[in-house]
Formats: sequence, C-alpha cells, structure tokens
Amino acid sequence: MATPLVAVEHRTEPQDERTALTKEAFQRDFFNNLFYILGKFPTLATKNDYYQALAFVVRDRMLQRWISTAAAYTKQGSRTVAYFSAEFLMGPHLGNNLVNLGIHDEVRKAVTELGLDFNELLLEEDEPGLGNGGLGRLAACFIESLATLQIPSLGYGIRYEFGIFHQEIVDGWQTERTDKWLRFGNPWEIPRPEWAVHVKLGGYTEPYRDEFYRHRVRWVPDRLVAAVPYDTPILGYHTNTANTLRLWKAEAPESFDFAVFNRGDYYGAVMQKVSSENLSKVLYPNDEQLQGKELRLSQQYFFVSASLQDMFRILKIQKIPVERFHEKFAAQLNDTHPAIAVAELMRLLIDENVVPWEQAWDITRRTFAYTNHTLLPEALECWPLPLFAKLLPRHLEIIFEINARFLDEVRIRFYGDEERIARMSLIDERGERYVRMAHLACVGSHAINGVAELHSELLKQDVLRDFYELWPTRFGNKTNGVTPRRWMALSNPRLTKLVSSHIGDEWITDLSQLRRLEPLAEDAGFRQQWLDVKRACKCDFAAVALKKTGITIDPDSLFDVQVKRIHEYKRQHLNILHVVALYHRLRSNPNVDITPRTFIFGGKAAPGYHIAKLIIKLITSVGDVVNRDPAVRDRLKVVFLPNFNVKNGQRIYPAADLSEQVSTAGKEASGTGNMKFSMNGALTIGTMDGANIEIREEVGAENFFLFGLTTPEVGALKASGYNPANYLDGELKEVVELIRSGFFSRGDAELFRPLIDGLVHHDPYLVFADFDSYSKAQQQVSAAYQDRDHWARMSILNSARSGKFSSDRTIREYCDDIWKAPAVPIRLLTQEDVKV
Ligand code: 7GP
Repeated sequence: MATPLVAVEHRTEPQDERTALTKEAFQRDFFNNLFYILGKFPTLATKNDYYQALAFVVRDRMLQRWISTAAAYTKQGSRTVAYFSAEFLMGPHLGNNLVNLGIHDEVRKAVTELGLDFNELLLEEDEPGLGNGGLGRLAACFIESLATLQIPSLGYGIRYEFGIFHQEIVDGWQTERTDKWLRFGNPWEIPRPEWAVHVKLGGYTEPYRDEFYRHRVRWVPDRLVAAVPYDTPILGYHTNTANTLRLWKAEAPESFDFAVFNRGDYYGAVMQKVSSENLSKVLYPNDEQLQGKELRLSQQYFFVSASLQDMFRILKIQKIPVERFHEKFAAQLNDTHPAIAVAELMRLLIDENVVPWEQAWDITRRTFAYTNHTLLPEALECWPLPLFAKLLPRHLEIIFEINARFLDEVRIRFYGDEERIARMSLIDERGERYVRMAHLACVGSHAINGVAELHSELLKQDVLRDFYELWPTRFGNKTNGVTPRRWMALSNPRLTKLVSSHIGDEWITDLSQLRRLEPLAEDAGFRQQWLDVKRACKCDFAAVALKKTGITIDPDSLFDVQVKRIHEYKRQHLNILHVVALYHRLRSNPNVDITPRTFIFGGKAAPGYHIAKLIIKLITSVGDVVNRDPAVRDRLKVVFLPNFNVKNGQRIYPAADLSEQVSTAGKEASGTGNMKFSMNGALTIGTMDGANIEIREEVGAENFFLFGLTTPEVGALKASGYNPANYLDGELKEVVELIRSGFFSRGDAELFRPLIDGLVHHDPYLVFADFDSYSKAQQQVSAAYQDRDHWARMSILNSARSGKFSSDRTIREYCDDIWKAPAVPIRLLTQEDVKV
C-alpha cells in the first residue's frame, strides 16, 4: 500500500489518483515532468528545472479543481465578482499553492527524500511582481480570500512582461534593473489565445443610421491591438475552489497588418507588431505619483476593454441577456486606474448592443463600485483632454454626455451653486482641461469606499466631500486586511506550529480564533516558546541579511524594521534621523546604556523620485559609518536590505520585533504591512494614521507605542504657518548639523543638502514637528525591550488580537455590503462527469 501524501480529512469527496498524491505518484510525476516537459535528466538539470518539475506536479493537482470550479460556475450562471486592477503583486505561487492544497509538509518530505533542498527549489521561482506596493498586494490578498471563501470571482489585469524593477544598491544608491520574471517560463499560467479580443485605439467617430434607421455612432479607430488572456488558477485554502486571475497580454492582430503587408511594407507591418506589444511591456514603477503618459492611459483602457468584452463573452455562453449584466457581475475598481471602465461599459452597451442610454447607465452604475487608496493629491489621476480625445474619442463623447446629465442633477440639488458645479464636473476647466478619473469613478459607481476608518472619514470630509454631500449613502469603509495563509501559515511555519499546537488550526480560516492565545500570554512556558520562535526567525533573517549585504547582525538585538515604498509621507527620514541621534548619544557618551538595536530598512523608490533616492543613500551612508565604528561596539547596526518584494517580506515580517508605521497623520490611507507585522508578533511604533488606529484599538494602547501629531493637529499646525526651523534645537539640531557637515558623506557637505534644506525650510510632512515625540516613544521601546518577558506578553497579545486584519473579514464585508455575492461550494468532478 502506498502512503498517502495528502491530508484529506478536510475533504468530503472521493479523491482521484492525481489529487490524493502518494509518494510514489509524486516521484513518478516529478521525474516525468523533468523528462517530458523540461527535456532534462539529473546530470544536466538545474535547480530551476527541478523547481519547474515540482511546479508542474502541483499544477496538475490544481487543474481538477480549476475545471470543476469553472464547470460549476458556468452551469449555475453564478454571480461573479470581477476585480479590476492594474496591479496584482502576487508573489511566488509554489509555496502558497502547496499550503492551500494541504500538501506542503508531505511534498517537502518527498522532495527532501530525493536529496534535493526544498527551500532552495522554492527560492528558484521568479515572483510575479506585477505591482508597486500596497494597492497591488491588496489585490493579491483579496483574490486569495475570495477563493478561500468560495466566492465566484475573476481578477482582471495586465500581464506585464516586466514587473516592478529589481533594485540593487550600488555605492549606496538605488539602481534599477529590469525584472525578467518570464525568462525561464511561467508554469502557473495557461494562455487562452482562443479567447483573445481586439481593443481599438485612436481614430475618430461618425454618426450613422443602422438597418432599422436608428441613430448610431461608429468609432473608426486607427489602431487595433489583440488582447490575449493568460489565466492563473487561484486556490482557496482547503477548499475545492480554484478561481481565475486573467491577465491580458498585448499582441498585434494578425489580420490588421495584412493590408500593410500586402502593400509591400513589411518593415511597417513588423513595427506595428512591436508597438502593439509595447502596451503590456512594463509596469509603471510609480507609487502614488501620477505618470501622465499616453502609454499608461492606453494600458488602462487596454485591460479594461478586454475584460469587459470577456464578460460579454461569458454572458453569451451562459445565455444571459446583456440587460442583466449587473446581475451576473459585480465589478470593483481598484482605485481609478480602471475607471475608464465606466465609459467603456456604456459604449459596449449603447454602441455595440443598442441598449438605450438610461438603461445602459442604470446597468453601469449597478455594476461598478470604487475603492480609493490615497489622499495624496499628486496621485489623483487627471488626463489632459487633448490626449484623451486622441486616444479615446468615443469615450470622451460619452463622458461629456455623462457629465451633462450629472451636472443637471447637481444643479437641481444645489440650486445656484455654480462653484460646486465647477468643482464636481468630470472635466477640470480651471486652466488646461483635464478628465478627472476619480469623478468618473464616483458617478459611475453605486458604492464608494476608503480602506481604513480614518481614511474613509477623510474622503468624506475632503477629497470627495462634494460627492458625499450629494450621495451620502453611497459612501462606506472597508478596512483592509491581509491573507493569513501567505502571511502566517506559509511565511512563519514555526509560529504556525506553535499556535496550532495550542488552539488547533481553525485560525487559518477564522483569524478571530487567535484570541484564544490571550490566556497563554500569562503562561511563562508559552512565553518562552514564543520567544524561541521569534529568535529562530531572527537567526534565519540574519543569515539572509549577511548573504545579501555582508553585514553581520545580532539576533539578540532588537530588530526594528521599516519596509515599504520609500516616500516622504512615509517618513523613512524620521527613522534615520533617530538612528543618527542614537549614534550621536553613543559617541558623546560611549558608556551610555542602550538597548542594542538593528535597524532594518527595505523598499523601492520610484526611479524619478530624487529625494526618495537620496533618503536611501542617507540610510546606507549612515549604515556605513555606524556599522564600522568600533566605538559603537555593535550596539547599533543599520541594514538596507535591497529589493524588498513579497519573497523578502516573507522572511522579514516573522523576524521583526518592532514595526515602524510612522507616516504623517492623515497621509497613509491604511497600510497593510502594519497588519503583517502585528500578526507575527511585532509591536508597533506608530502615528494615529490609517489602520494603525484600528490596530491600536484591537491590541490595546498598552501594547502599542504611539507618538506624533493627530490629523487635526497636523491641519492646525499647517494652518497656523508651520516653520520647521522652530523645532531645530537640542538633539535634532546636533543630528542635522552632523549630516550637514558631511560626516556621513566623506566630507561632502553638498550631498544631502537637498534633503536637509528641504526639511529645514519646508518639511511638508512635519518630520521635525514629530521628531521629539518619536524619540521619546523610541526610548519607551528601548526600556520595554529590557524586560524580555513582558515584551513577550505584549507580542503574544498583538498576534492574538490581530484577527480583524484578515482579508477574509474584509472580503466578507465587500460581499455583504457591496457585491451581494454568495459562496458557491464546488464538488470535485471526476473523469466520468466531464466526458464529452
Ligand atoms: C496604498 C496606500 O498607500 C496604503 O496605505 C494602502 O494600505 C494600500 O494602498 C492598499 O489600500 N496605495 C497605493 O499603493 C497606491 O498606489 C495610489 O495608491 C492609487
């Protein structure tokens, strides 16, 4: 009898041979894949070949679920969530799929028995980094939770050939390299060229009468691009559900360049192909900073149009009339990047399906809902009208019509308030004219939400105030969450084992169960085990840090971590100024008793964001001095871990003692890294911003290090005329002088001048105003860490009370309040069921 390799107790249906993996079947299939897919044998096989052989074994096990899921949805015509997002920051698939299939440990054993290093194979996967940061990673957590909750759903996005750039640190500076994640192929995707659609661009429109003498408009484009879907299965945890992430690749339509080709312009035809493929070539690396480039708008329209056309195809297969589009689909706009969908759905309904305007508008509004992810004005998308008209002439006409009807409604509600009309218009006409995408998203949606309580309130009071006054009931909050499968079960197996050995493993799908750890915070034995787990994770990370930076760090020091995109509002400079202050204290009084700390930074700067790049240079420069100074005696270390991404995140969060969440109050919409840290037992030092407020509320004020101005205080200080120079005294002054003197730049007093002068004279994010409060809170941290046993108690409580921050809770709220999408459990089909 073969030993079953799979834990089957959570499943009710009979398993076929391919799913109930035995060790023998695993090893047979593994080598079959090596031979027959990769064409290799052990002597020549690389680690990547073995990774792929393993990936295909796993993929085979997913396909039965995928097919069963698709068959059930098709047959039942299930209501489906379509999550529209220009970014999906998925991270590596293999480990997550093993966890969700419930075969992780068994497969690890089987691989190890073959004499291969399982962890090394996992690291071979080039992660799909198809996102910049929070917004893209949230989309990834959401589609995983949707699958786990068995909600029919499709993720729609772009299959960028190059994802977020690879960051290297050269001489302390960030340098960017292209991310060639598809270099060795991608075992997780299946192309579906048979479902390719054409996307039109440019040209002009003309009115005509159709065969029934009806007034119609025809869009005559000057360019066609083929959109080819690449599908990736998204497994639910221990369920039979496998939903689909459908990403579009741009190609030249064969038929279109035919004419050019026949005219003998072979070169022209090839160029056309090249320029079409550009559309999905690269992810724009800007996070919360608008790139007003034509190619970016083309990308947005490209994936939105392809996705909506795909949804019409699905309606047709399921024999659902187009008038019921909104009953079949709930579409979520992940920020304004896909907001053009409002105009595109109108166009498809009116121009291509001859639905009357009023009915089309009703369908459109009932279909869409919009999530805002930032309050930063520079991130609000506005497209210059001439650019818009050139690329999407028909959509501009439709937007004008939507706007005219909308402004009529505003005029009636707010009689005589012409200023309000100008503020709310979909077109900004204060100077050069722009299309305001956030306004388009608002008028075209039945629900609008922010991503944490504070952020949703600020949306109503500030950026979207006029819309709130017009439609108060459309506004709501959906506090973000993260998936505990990737961010605990997969990335922190030690903690998972410890927790499950005490409270069972139901917490993995019901994170509120972690509360049952609370009494264990009073159990000395458990606290010791908890600290042992943390220490082991810190040792793992120390090995990674040594390998990637050459810096040796002490696992018994306090690991103080800030990992996220580099941005002034996130205030990595506040953090590094404090590091310099500690260094200054040590040099001024070498025998001062300080808690040994390792400051760990990670994050990418947008390539054109000079100050952010200079902040990285300051961090690495301070590190160069501090890490080498014998007077420090290893009590301080500063590490900048290059190329922070999902893979690296999985090793950092478990190892952190302290989580830095130090944005200026009112600027960080939510944050989600803050949740990953807290779940894994890190304490937070943070401001009253984004989800920090809710984390503190859950874990208790006594288990959280609060500092800084609140949002109203920030507003008041700015209104009263903030002068940062007024705060430049005491320790802060010494710190600033030290940097200015060139101490960290080999005597070059100019290097950091743009950064330091910016702070002294402008400081838009109130770094100086918050410095003192931050420094004091850091002293409390140091003192608290001295009592390791009490620290363990606080750490346990952070984790135990993090249940709210599971993306399962978030997704349930979206489903109940906005999408109205019920779960559809999947029965596994057998070969019998799917006979043609
Ligand atoms: C981010 C927010 O900055 C972060 O606070 C939030 O947790 C995350 O979205 C998910 O909601 N925003 C972006 O990543 C972004 O690009 C511009 O926003 C639209």
